[in-house]
Amino acid sequence: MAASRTTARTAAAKGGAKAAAKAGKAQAHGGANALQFSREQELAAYQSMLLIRRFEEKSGQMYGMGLIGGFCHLYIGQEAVVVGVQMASKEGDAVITGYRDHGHMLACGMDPKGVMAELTGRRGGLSKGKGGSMHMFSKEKRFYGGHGIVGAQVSLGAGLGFANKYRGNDNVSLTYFGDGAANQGQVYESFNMAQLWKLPVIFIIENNRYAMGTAVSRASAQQDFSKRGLSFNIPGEQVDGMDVRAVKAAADHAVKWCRDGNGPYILEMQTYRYRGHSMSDPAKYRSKEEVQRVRDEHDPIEQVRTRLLKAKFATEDDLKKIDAGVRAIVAEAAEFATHDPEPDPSELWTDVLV
Ligand SMILES: Cc1ncc(C[n+]2csc(CCOP(=O)(O)OP(=O)(O)O)c2C)c(N)n1
Ligand SMILES: [Mg+2]
Repeated sequence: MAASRTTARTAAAKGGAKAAAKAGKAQAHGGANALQFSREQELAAYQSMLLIRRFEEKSGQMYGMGLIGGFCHLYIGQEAVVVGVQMASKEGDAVITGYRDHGHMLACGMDPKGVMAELTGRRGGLSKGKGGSMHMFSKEKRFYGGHGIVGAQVSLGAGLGFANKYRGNDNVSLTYFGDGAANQGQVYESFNMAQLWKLPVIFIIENNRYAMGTAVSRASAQQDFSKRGLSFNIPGEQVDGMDVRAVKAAADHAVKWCRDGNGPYILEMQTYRYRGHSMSDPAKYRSKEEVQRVRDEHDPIEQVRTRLLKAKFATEDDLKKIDAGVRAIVAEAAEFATHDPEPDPSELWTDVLV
């Protein structure tokens, strides 16, 4: 896997440069220096990714205990993507994604208690306990969901880019979707309009190699997703989505491209989900060894942990303290989500479009 990722990245660098040349302006970027993180950045990335990991593990347990109903799609394995992109974003940037959304909400700074209480359908949940896992929003953090219809968020994300442009600010729209969603027709209508109107949208394709039980190789004629915008002259690049530093460096470049008024940009994040598609997926379509190999060799959190220790940016004890702090936040969220009351029946018809 390491070899294939390296090859893919090299090929992508060439493909990306070609796309950029076609687009006229994009510059090659990166290099070893772009990958260096300061001690503060490594620690911040570690803490944020760990919060998502522990939160998702707890959600999985609570689902198993029957405390969470309906669908629940975990983000475990993909943490470096949203954390790296958030590190490159600024206040006011809009975020929108699909149903695998808890990590995005946490990375946007939404309250873990509110997210967890929404999962359990309690009144203190971010959608008052009436939306559940796939339907949470925050005006304050400019997080626009949480969408269960595959690909629907892509055209909405283009709309968020339009809103920023119309208002004359330099905020960008961070629009996330999966490798499966990338085959939806509305994605290409959105690409076309975004480029035509030079909308500040970063289309972030989280290629976790599966769409439900279907491997990318079985579903996609063009598996280099960074090239999906070529016929619209949208530049793109493939990124090692398991390395938070690579994600941040690529996102820095894409964000600048958009803020400078050059229009949209595509980032294909090469990542992997460790759990099944949703909690009800026994994941028979791949081997346990495949999952274990990625965990052992590419885990995004372990990579940072190893670097922190090696550079002596932190001791084992420091990391244990961070872990304990994260566990306490998650335990508090779970406690709240277990004991907060359900919404009052009188709320049944409020905030609902009928
Ligand atoms: C329009 C539509 N078609 C099909 C589905 C069923 N469905 C839900 S998730 C999914 C797979 C999407 O995979 P991908 O975009 O790769 O995202 P991932 O789950 O891997 O994060 C499908 C087909 C749906 N929700 N909406
Ligand atoms: Mg996928």
